[in-house]
This record gives sequence, C-alpha cells and structure tokens, in this order.
Amino acid sequence: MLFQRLALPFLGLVLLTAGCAMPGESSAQEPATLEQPSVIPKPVYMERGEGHFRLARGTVIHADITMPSVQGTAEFLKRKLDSATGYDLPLQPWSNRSEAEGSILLSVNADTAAFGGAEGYSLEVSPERIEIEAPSSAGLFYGVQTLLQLMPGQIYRTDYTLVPADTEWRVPAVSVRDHPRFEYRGMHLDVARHFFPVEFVKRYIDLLAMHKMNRFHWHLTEDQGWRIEIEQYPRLTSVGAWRDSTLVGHAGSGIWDGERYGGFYTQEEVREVVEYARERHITVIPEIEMPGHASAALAAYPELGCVEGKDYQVKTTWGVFEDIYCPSEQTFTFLENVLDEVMELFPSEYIHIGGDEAPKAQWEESELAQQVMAREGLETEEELQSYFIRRIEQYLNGNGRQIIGWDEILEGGLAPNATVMSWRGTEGGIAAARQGNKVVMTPVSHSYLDYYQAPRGSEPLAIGGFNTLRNVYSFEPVPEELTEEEAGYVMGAQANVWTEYMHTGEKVEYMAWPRAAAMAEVVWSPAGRRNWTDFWRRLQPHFERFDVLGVNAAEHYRGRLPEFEN
Ligand code: TNX
Repeated sequence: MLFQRLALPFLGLVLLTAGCAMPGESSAQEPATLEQPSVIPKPVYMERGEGHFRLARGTVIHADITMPSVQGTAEFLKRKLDSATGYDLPLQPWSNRSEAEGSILLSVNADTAAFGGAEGYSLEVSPERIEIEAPSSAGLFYGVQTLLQLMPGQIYRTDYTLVPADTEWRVPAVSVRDHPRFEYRGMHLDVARHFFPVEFVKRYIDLLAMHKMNRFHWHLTEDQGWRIEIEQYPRLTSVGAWRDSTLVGHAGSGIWDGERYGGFYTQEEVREVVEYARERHITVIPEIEMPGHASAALAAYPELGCVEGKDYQVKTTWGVFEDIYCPSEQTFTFLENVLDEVMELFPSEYIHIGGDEAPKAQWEESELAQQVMAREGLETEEELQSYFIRRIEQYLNGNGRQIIGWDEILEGGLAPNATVMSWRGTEGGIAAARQGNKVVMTPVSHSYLDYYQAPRGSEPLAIGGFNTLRNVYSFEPVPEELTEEEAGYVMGAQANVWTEYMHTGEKVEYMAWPRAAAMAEVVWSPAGRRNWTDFWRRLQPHFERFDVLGVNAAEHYRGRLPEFEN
C-alpha cells in the first residue's frame, strides 16, 4: 500500500522492470520494499543475498555471555521480538556455529580493528541463521537495530495483538559490515522551556537508539525553569521549577497564557533515565547552565546574583536575560555542590556547563565582579567568564570529568581541556579544533530542529529559521578549512531541540522526526555513502515504522517530495 503510494506517481513502469540490484547500492529508480532493505542510518556495506530467514516460534537466540553486557543486548532483542510476534523465544548461551541452525547468534569477537572500531558489527542473514558479531555489546546492539529494520515495520509493535495476522516475519538474506563515522552522535532536548515527563524522555531515547545515536544531551536548567532535584538546594525545584505564566505567541505578541507551569525530575527519576539510556548504549550528558540562563536558580537563591535586593523571577518569556550568576565564592561553592550531586547521578565523562548567551551588564556594574577582575588581573568581562568556566573546569577535572560548553566559552580564552559545542556556525568549532580542543558540531544552519522545516504559512508556530529535512541531510560536520589533523578533533555532531514553542511531546516529535533521522545518517554513515534521493527512498518504509511506534513524525516528505523542494 505504502509502496504503491510512494512508487506509482514517481517510478511508474520502472517498478515493473526493477531487477534484484544490490540494495546498498540501489538507486532512486528502485522501489523500497522488504526486498530492498531500507536501513537508516545507511550501513557502511550491505549486500543482498539469496532468500530469507524466517523467524518462528522456536527460533533460539544464542548469546555469547562470556561478556556479561551481551546478555542485556540479547534480552533487549528477545523483548522486541517477543512483544511484536507474541512468541516467547528461547534465549540460550552461545554454543557453537554448527549447532546454531535456524537460530539467531550474538557473538563477541575481540578483534576490534576487524569491525572498524568498538562500535562496529557484522550481520549475516541467510535462510539458515542470523549472526551478529561485534567486539562489544554496543556493536551487537547496533547490529540488533539493523536487524529490526530488515524486518517488517510491524516488528516495532509492542502489542502483538495489533499486528495484522498475515504478517510474515521474514528477514532478507544480507551481509552487512558497519561502523560509525563519528564517536559522538548526539541529540539534545530542552526540558526547561517546556517540561516532558520521564515516559516521554524514555520514548525519545528509544528513538535515538533506533537510529544508533549514542549521546543524549539533557538541557536541564534555564531562565524559565530548573528541572533537576538537588537535595542540598530544595528551593531550586520548589521555587525554580515553576513560572507564573508562559509567552504563547512570538516575542512581541504580548500573549501569555497566565497559567502557572512547571515540573522537575526527582533524583530517582534521573537515575531511571540514565539507566534506561545506558541499556541502549546512550550516554546522558546533563547540562547545568552557567553563568547565564540562570534566572530560575537566581529566583530560588537571589544571593547568587550580582544585584543586591533584586526580585529575580523565573522567566515567562524567551530570549537572553541579563540575570546571571555573580562570580562570587558563594556562587562557586553553590555550583560545586550542585555539580557534586550531578556527578553522582550521571556517570558521563562530559558535563555540559552551558556558557552561552551571558550578557555582561550586571558584571560591569557589580563591585564584586570588578574586584574579582582586579584580583585575577582580568581586563574584560569576557575574560571573567573564562575565569569562571576554568574554575568549574578545574573542579570537574579534579573529579575525573570533562567540560563541554557552547562556543561562547572560546571568548576570553578557552579552558584548557574543554570541548566546544559549535552552535553559532562552525567557526567556533574550527577555532577550537585549531587550538587542539575537541569539537561537537551543531550549527544553527543545519542542526536546529526548532526551526521551521517547511514554509511558515502552513506550519505550526516555531521559533523561526528554516531548516528542511534535505538541508539537515546535506550537513557535513568536518569543515573544509581544517587540515586532516585538525579534523581529528571533530568528535561528531548533534541536533538540538529547543522547546520554546513545543509544549507537548507530540510537537517535539513533529519537529524532531524525520529530521533527526537525517542527522543520524550524517553522523553514522560514511560521507561517500550518503545520497539524498536514496535517503528519501529509504525514508518511506521508515515512516511506516514511525506509524507503528505512534511517533508524530512530520510527513512533508512522505510519498512525494514537497513542493517547496521544487
Ligand atoms: C539559542 S543554542 C540558544 C537557546 C535557544 C535557541 C533557540 C544556544 C546555546 N542558545 O537558548 O533556545 O537559540 O533557537
């Protein structure tokens, strides 16, 4: 059905004559069917073989449990297959290949280099068996994700009674060799402008895992709300997590909803999310913003600001605000105590410390800030921000962690070990790489999923900008200006979902998908394997997966290219 919707207007008779080409190399002329595997992100190498493997009630999953974490991946696969098929597939320790007829094998092979790195895998499907081999449980997990995408979209059902009775659990014979291009494959979610419950966050993480992304950047603090429980500072959430009203229209619209709004994650919930992500090979990177975007914290603890007696408020509008932390010892003690609890909750090596959009007016006026500058021999307020960030970096480094921050942390001098998230363009990233600091590319031009994805007239309200699916797909994270050595500092890229104009999970999904799938391919697949038309073709069965999962993906590119592309 979908096949026809997609194929007929575009492919016409070509359909009838399309032969059995190599799927990995298939051109836009071929229809997307199960015979033509449609895996996103596109594997490094995939070749179609003869015939199919049929999953049946008695199919055994054999897992090499010499590596304990493999058991988790095997159980993940079993849960997925069981819930869609209604089977209860036996899960057994790996024995040897000859006994594995008719089964699915997950095996570990320590030869990392043979798989193109620790996250690589190979997947062999023949009518007799399925074998996924990898040097790590992460690699096996990615092999499992590919396997699921080789199956009918119904495999994503969590309730098998909803699966059409005539669904055949066939897997086309293929040979896949695959590994990621970048080590950092990120998606961000701002839960501060609007708050999303744990169930939604887990669903979001599931989608990242499906696309082989491995970093979830959780933007937890903002002017408009502080969203993480900190035991030592209860007012951060009793006061800082709540605002009196929310701007509904665009800035300048003057339309507020007049409703108290808020919410936060308890530490127990945070642990739950971190563990859920870990099981899916995703590291959660928490962001605690400083020195700017701090209004909610200042509303809770005004003594951390520079303006004595000011009635700081959790903000009800969007934008950049002058209320920032004062660089006092009291503030550093506060932030260190907050970070102690954050480090306890998040095993991530990286802690994101924000650093963006911190206007310096209050520091210019503040006697205390000026004294710190004099004491430290700093000439500008930008240098004072650098001093601020360096101190925090020292503290985190002392605890075995690394900082990552928005590209403003370059101004006034970069902290020695900092990793830069380049958002205002790629320039910040280029500068950082040239200084020998690591970089994650996330420029507004291609990575902002809060921007309009189609011409405004027909779209729900968004913050602005214009960033189509095709534009995201065209992103190249390594700028031409960099030498090969400098390019080595580009760890990867990330797409950002700022939620000023997303007050429901459905809206988040509408903005994120399928654009995040395009970003997933940018960060996973070899640059030379990327092809827009081919991606668009593979996207069609992917929409069916979104349907099954109940994901509210935007459908501008479903079945046809949108008019604004012509
Ligand atoms: C800039 S990206 C911001 C966010 C906004 C976003 C809206 C960055 C570091 N700061 O605070 O939500 O623009 O597109």
